[in-house]
Amino acid sequence: MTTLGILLVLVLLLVVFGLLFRLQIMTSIFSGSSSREIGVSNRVNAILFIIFMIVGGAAFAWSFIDNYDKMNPPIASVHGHATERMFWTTMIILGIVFTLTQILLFVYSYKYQHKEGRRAFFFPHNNKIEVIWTLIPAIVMAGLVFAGWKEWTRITGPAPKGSVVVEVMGKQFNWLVRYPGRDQKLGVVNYRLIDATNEFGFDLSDKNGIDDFVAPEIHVPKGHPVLLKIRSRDVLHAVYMPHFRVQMYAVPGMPTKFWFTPTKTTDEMRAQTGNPKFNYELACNQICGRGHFAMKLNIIVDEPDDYVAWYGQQKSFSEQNPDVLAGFKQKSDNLVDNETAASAAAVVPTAKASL
Ligand SMILES: [Cu+2]
Repeated sequence: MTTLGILLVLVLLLVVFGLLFRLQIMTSIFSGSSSREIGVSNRVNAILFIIFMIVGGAAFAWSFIDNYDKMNPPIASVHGHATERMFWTTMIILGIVFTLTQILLFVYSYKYQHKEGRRAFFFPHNNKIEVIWTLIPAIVMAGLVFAGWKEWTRITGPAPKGSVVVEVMGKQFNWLVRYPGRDQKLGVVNYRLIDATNEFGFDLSDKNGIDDFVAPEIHVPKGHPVLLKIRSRDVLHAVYMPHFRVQMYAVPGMPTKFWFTPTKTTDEMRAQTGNPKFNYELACNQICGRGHFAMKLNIIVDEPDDYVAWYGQQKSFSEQNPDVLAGFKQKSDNLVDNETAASAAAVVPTAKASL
């Protein structure tokens, strides 16, 4: 207890001394007798500003050039060219302004470092300058936003009629792919039906789902619009297809979509990149959990004929999993039996709720 008391007294004494010291400085400043020793550190800091600008700028340029190819894989979709143009227009405009302001910031810090006898110029306000630096950025930004909004509306607008429909569902930690089968209609799914076999939660009492099939990778035809229907089973994932310039969140409980038209087949891209192992990929770019790195899926862009051939070879989920289908048959048979006791309209909702 006494030690604590002594400590407290010491701290209070230090504070009092500190305040007295400050008071002394303030009095000397106001009485005009203050002469502060700036020393060499001011000059060192001023030079460091310039060194930081040069070294930092060079490192930035080097990292940008070195990673350029990784950041900008070759484009393989129709809208990809438009987004690329938009991106680089914005980048160039911002880049010029960024470079100029950074240079001014660092050079001025050096140039106007403290010098004995130099006084700052009192410059409180200038309407002309205010108008210039408010109006010019506002006009440029408005132009960029308007052009972007026009393009974005077009890209995210409704998919053309007759688009190839593919559903992707993100889950921890992989992607599931579903195609609508011959009827071109995706069947109803229900998350309560999900188990180790029925990963999608197919509700096979819906006849649209009978011919739906799942695939280990995405196949799409070249030159044909593709509508991606996107869902998530657990957490937030993102459908990122860098070559097609496609990026859309997979949100649990809220289906999203994105449509695009691939312009180069996988084989064509292999020839163009000179890499015989090249594959388009769908990667999750949200850090969605421990196994996030596993969320990569190959996308094969086929010539339309090859795509049709591949499509024709696929077996529906119900055909491959007769047990699951039989389970649904049984349930609907039960329903028919019960019809004598209650009307079908009353039974169906209860039966579904108990699944
Ligand atoms: Cu993910």
